Formats: sequence, C-alpha cells, structure tokens
Amino acid sequence: MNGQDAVAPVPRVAVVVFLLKGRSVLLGLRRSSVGNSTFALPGGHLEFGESFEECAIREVKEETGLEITKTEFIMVTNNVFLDEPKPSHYVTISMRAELADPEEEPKNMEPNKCDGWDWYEWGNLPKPLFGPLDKLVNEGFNPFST
Ligand code: 8DG
Ligand code: MG
Repeated sequence: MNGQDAVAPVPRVAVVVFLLKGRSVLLGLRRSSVGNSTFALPGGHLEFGESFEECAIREVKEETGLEITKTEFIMVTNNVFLDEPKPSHYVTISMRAELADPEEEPKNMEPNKCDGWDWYEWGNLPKPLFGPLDKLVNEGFNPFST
C-alpha cells in the first residue's frame, strides 16, 4: 500500500468547460483511469485558492492551448465513480465559454491524457460520451439554451 491509498478517499472538485463555437462544443477522447476512451469536455481539478472562472481558463489553456472568454457558471453536479479502476467522487462545476479568437484551433497539449480535441455539433455528439456528460445529454440539458 502506498501513501496515497492509506488516506481515506474524499470527494474532489472538478471544473469542466462547455466551449461553444457556432452550434458545436469541444470534446476530446479521454486517456484516463476514469472514463477511458470516452468523449469528454476539457477540465480538471480546482486548485487551492482558485475561482471557478480561473480554473476553467487555466484547464482549457493547459489541455488545448485555447484562450477562452465570456466564462460563466452553468451548474453543479455530483458524480460518483465507484466501478472505475480507480474509484472517485467529483463535485463537478460546469462552465460555459467562447473562444477569445474564433479562428483559433485546439492543440492536443497533453497527449498522454487525451487522443485529441475536435468540435462536435450538439445535435450529433460522438459516442461513447463520458458518463457525467452522457447523463446530462440524456436529461435533455443543452448548454446553448441555459
Ligand atoms: P488536473 O490534474 O490536470 O487538474 O486534472 P485532469 O487530469 O485534467 O482531470 P480530469 O480527469 O480531466 O477531470 C477531473 C474530473 O472531473 C474527472 O475525473 C471527472 C470530472 N468530470 C466530470 N465531467 C467531466 C468532463 O466532461 N470532462 C472532464 N475532463 N472531467 C469531467 O464530471
Ligand atoms: Mg482534464
């Protein structure tokens, strides 16, 4: 048992970003112990002292190289992953944003965590979607109309 396993698991806070362009959102195919090989939003862990907006801006920059603007809170969801190779629990803050430069294209900045980023029309999303995102879509959530 290493030091990490000895600590009782706790919920963590994640910030994810619906980056909107026309009628499309930016998704990447995950390489991770949670939701491997599923399409997910850019995002990651809230760092100590950060605002949700700051975290959204930082994560999108770190993962895609893109600069975002009009970053705003949409909602919070509770996501428990007990059946994953590494069980985890996230309180996920969903944000919405737009490209600072509408012409800028994403770069795959963390190829060990993602197979690549692309734009997908909201009405024609790829499969499989990452569980928390899939749940929202099935509930009829639409990031363009909230
Ligand atoms: P970091 O260490 O760079 O901060 O984090 P990361 O490696 O980029 O974390 P992540 O797994 O991409 O995101 C953290 C958690 O956020 C993830 O394990 C579960 C939760 N999460 C959702 N929905 C989504 C989503 O659509 N995309 C991403 N990336 N994470 C999501 O609940
Ligand atoms: Mg991430």
